[in-house]
Amino acid sequence: MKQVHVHSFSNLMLLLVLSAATLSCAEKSTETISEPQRPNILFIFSDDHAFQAISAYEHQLADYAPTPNIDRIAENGMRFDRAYVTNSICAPSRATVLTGAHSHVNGHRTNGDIFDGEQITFPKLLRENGYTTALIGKWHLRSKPTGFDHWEVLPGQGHYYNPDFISDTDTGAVEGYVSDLITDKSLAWLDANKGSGKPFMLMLQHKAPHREWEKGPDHLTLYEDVEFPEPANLFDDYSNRGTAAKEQDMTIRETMQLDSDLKLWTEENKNKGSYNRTYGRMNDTQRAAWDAVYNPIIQEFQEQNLQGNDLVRWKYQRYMRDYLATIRSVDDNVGRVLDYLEENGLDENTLIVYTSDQGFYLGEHGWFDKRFMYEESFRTPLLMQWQGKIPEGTVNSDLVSNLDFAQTFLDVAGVEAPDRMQGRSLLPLMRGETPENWRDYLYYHYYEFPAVHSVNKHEGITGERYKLMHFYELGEWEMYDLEKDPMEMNNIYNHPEYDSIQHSLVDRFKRIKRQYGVIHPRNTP
Ligand code: SGN
Ligand code: CA
Repeated sequence: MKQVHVHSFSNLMLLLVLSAATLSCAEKSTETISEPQRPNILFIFSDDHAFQAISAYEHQLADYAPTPNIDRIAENGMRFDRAYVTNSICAPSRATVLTGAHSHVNGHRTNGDIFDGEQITFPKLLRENGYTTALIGKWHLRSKPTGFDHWEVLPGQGHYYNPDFISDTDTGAVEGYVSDLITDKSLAWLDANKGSGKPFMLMLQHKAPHREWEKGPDHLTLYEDVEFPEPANLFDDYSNRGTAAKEQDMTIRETMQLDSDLKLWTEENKNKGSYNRTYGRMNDTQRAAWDAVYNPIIQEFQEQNLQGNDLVRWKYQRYMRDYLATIRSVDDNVGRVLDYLEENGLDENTLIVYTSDQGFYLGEHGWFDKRFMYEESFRTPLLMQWQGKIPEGTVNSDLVSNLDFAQTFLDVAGVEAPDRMQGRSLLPLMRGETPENWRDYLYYHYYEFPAVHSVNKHEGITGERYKLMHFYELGEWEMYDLEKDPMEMNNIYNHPEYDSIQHSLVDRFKRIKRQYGVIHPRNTP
């Protein structure tokens, strides 16, 4: 029998199989003892997908822009309402997923870092223990992927139309739309892997719906007639907040570009940003379909001469139409994958996870992008199904994060996690059995400053109700009461009525940093 490191849940499974095997051996001594059937793992990862844009989360956008296929995962399994990331930016989040370690441990603090592929990751451990592993889609870690039997990735951020793919053996552009192509390649790999006799672990990683939200040919007109509800704090003035919220560069009003972001390409502003990245790569048919939708929008915009808040409102509507239609293509493609698994009987023993590298602002605080430890970008969507193991249609509200995936996947595969990993297996939560000693705080640290969008470095902790943030280079603290102030509009740090809570949070913050081995940045406790 193949040697695997077995523990917890799988121990029990193994015992059952061993005793069944022992019984049948008594009758039929020539039969070999088989290992328990370990589950396949399908990790579907998107880029910048706000939980507010998944209808299973029942946000105010749900009725306007449903995601029926992603919702199937929640219906068949569990929706996590308090899933977060340790550092709300792309490459660092991916490094944390792979290593189960915070940025200061895996060395990947910003998008500018190069991932150390020598370090231990969960795909490597699964592969060493009998899994066949693949990664298809966005990678963004700059070094060559390690730990995969097969990989095909987009260079850097990748392109939406006719994107390039890089693999060990080949590189070049493929005609089509990126979300469809990543799915085609994933289904082809699953099909080719069918007879391998090994369980699979596939990381299917979408580029969409990353900026500049270029929707696919099937969804160009999808939301053109829809007027989306605005967030209540679209016109936030950042009073009662710190310097960082006031000085960021990620507002719909100032930062969002009419040409590059909203694709109002005219003769004068051609040849930059999305015009080159997207339109420049299209074939004639794709361009004709695109122009038929965008040319009238450009014309109408020019006639309107919008200013001030009216212009912000108009930009918000365009942003939502593009962003949500881009997501619809991810959703269709999730449907294709779920159908494939069902048609091939693979849904019975596959843990399916849908999540994103971080959340995103859909106009809350007047913003787009991420990076801040405020809820919209600190949180990430998380839905999981596993037939017979995760009860259907359930909701979990424990504090979980992208730090937990590595240990969760190792646990379901019966592989022991190395001590270096800093998360916890979600397996008990998936069964609906939260351990008594489940964590009551999460640690966060964002490092990418100075950089695009100008979000100051900060670290902090969040508990069930209170959040503490330290902008250590500014020497400023922020604290929020998420129960009374879920939109985080009122910094209560140093408010006398919260004195004792503040003391215990600061104390807790210091202890958590010691626990995770954070080397204290300057000016921090
Ligand atoms: C690009 C985007 C930014 C985005 C970063 C990081 N600008 O620079 O808006 O914050 O990527 O995104 S764009 O004009 O090129 O779209 S991340 O998801 O990869 O971290
Ligand atoms: Ca991202």
